[in-house]
Amino acid sequence: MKAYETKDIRNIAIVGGAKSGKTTLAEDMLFEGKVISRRGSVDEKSTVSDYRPIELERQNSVFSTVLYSEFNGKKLNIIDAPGFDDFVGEVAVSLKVVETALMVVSAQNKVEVGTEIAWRYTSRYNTPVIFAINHLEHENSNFDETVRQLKAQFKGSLSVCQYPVSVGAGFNAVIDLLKMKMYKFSEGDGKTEVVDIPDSEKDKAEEMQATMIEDLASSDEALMEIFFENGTLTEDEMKHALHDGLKTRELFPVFCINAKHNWGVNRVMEFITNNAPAPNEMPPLKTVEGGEIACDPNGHINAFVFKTSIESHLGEISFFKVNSGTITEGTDLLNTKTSTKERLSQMFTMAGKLREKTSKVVAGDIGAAVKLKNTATNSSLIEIKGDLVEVEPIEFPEPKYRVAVKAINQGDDEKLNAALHVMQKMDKSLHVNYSKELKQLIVGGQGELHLITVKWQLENLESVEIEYLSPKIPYRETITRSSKSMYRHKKQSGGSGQFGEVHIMIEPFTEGMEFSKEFPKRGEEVVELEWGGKLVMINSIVGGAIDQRFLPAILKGVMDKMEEGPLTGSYARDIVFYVYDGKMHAVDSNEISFKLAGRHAFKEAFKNAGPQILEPIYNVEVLVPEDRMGDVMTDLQGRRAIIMGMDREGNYQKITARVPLAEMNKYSTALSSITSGRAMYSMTFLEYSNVPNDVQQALLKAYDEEQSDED
Ligand SMILES: Nc1nc2c(ncn2[C@@H]2O[C@H](COP(=O)(O)OP(=O)(O)OP(=O)(O)O)[C@@H](O)[C@H]2O)c(=O)[nH]1
Ligand SMILES: [Mg+2]
Repeated sequence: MKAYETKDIRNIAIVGGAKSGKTTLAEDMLFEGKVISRRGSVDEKSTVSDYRPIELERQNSVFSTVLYSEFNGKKLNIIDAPGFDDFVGEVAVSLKVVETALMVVSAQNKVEVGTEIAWRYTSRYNTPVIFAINHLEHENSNFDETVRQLKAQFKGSLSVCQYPVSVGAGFNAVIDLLKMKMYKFSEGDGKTEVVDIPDSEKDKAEEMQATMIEDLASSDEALMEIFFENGTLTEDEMKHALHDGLKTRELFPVFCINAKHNWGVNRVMEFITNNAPAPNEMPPLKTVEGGEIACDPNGHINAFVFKTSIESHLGEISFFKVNSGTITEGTDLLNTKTSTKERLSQMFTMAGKLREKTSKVVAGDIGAAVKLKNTATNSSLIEIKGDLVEVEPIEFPEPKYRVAVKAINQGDDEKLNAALHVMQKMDKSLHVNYSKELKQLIVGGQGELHLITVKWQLENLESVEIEYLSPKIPYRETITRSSKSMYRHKKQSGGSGQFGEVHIMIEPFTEGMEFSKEFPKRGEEVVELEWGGKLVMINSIVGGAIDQRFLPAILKGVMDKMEEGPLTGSYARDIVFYVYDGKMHAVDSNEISFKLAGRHAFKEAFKNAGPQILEPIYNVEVLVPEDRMGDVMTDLQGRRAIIMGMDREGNYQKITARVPLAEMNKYSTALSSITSGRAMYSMTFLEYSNVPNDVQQALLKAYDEEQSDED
């Protein structure tokens, strides 16, 4: 491929609602750039972008795909992102490394969950956005309503640069308000005629153009003044407004396409290559250290690995964006995270499964390297002796859908672990960990669909049959009042015996509490518990009733019960215990005796101290269209939710609530069915709080039954 300079590169991500036509549009762009000579289609399973087995099976995108095209003397790197919200991690990946987002909106579905999610990421990354309105030939499509919803939702200055002459079955032409021409389309591979605007459309076109010019002017104060003075803008001023307004997110241009017929795509590519910012026109990138990286092909090398993929013939592929410097084939670089030296011996420009070798990747461009030894997604690669500069990592969404996974054939356990490990490399929004506490292999993702695709891949590509089970809840145990107990451990068996007696008092621990005055305080040991909360041991032994040296053993015994709480075997937390008396034997006392005495004394005291089970509470935020608000609230209330607030957010209502994790099982599926997939939510851990009495009784009973089953 021809070598492109930084100024001639445009990086765009195609994002937007599910099935809005992104992959089809990407295919058009590759065709327009002559990267492919025939346009494939999603329905025929023949696109360059949706090529993975799971994508062919489902006929929707699951992973982001890096593609390229050439147009107008420029190289366009295109990342086609999936639209279903279960794959939101891929939207985060895609938008991290591009300068411009091309947001596809279906004129039939208008603003939908995928549009909103992608918009939020563009706001976070400050990414310029161009809207492409698709599906204009559908019966229920409505261009004006789509634009109205976009304006209401995104509050930005939308600038309609094109409008369709008619919407619905007769859609075959758009008026371009920048060129003041009509683009007339006919079936075939994007056949287009550019003609004068017919008389019947002239008035409307002029009116719409005047509105567009005013929108363009409003993006810049100086231009606004010129506009007030002259009542219009010159072509140059319009160009300036578009370029700068797009870059600074003051302006969001709107275009019309039909991806299926490749209508209007050439014009969008022309607009992008002329107006979208080149990588070196955007503000410098922020580093973890608080510094900045300017996009300079002659600067020090800094490449950021944003995506890892595993392909059957190539092995592991690392996709990287060069933020600064120029990488030539064979260069040795340093991974700042692992301090590993990596040789980029073979580099490619990729388009889905197609690839072209490249010997040089300049600042601003995207490339792919194979067989790096130890470089995962989110790594920075720099010159061997360069300053350790690390790019801020991609922030992946927290998992909000958990299941426990089990191989149906026990012999497959190892294979399952290995396969999940590889899948996690490719998809950082997939969380897999074996919970020692729950004794389950827990998989967390973004929703049921996310985990269904994982299961399909395990079964069909790795030949591991699995089943998903309900995940257990990581409960905690604590106490609500003080209680005393003593335990004497005594054993006589042949030679030397075992003897240890411990008297303790336990009480609830709170930060900054005053310790009991009942006993003197001779020492204190605070254990920060791995699972949250604290355990404090107070040494209150008087008159040398037991030796100091036995205290660590007593603490160990207590810790045994903290790790496997007396109520349900869950972790215990936030307890103080005072060791205030005991007895020892000159010969028979040893560590094991005091450990056992401590453990039993603690268990007894715990049971009489108003024991309480705690459950994890999550902060849940639901965005729901107004008309489904009532149903969503009713459902939440059935989940023991405490509603904390309701706010309007564009076309949505935002509900904030605190909900126990135990009640959030399969919430994504329930919410989707209540709202026909028109709502979205996120959840973050908030705190542990007491379970209600009836729930506690049920948990105790279930644990008892489980224990007796095991006996
Ligand atoms: N009628 C019509 N169909 C379209 C148009 N654009 C795309 N399609 C069809 O819509 C379906 C979805 O298209 P895709 O390109 O897979 O959509 P996508 O946005 O990539 O989907 P996800 O990646 O799964 O979110 C396919 O059947 C396309 O052929 C259009 O403008 N008109
Ligand atoms: Mg797609």
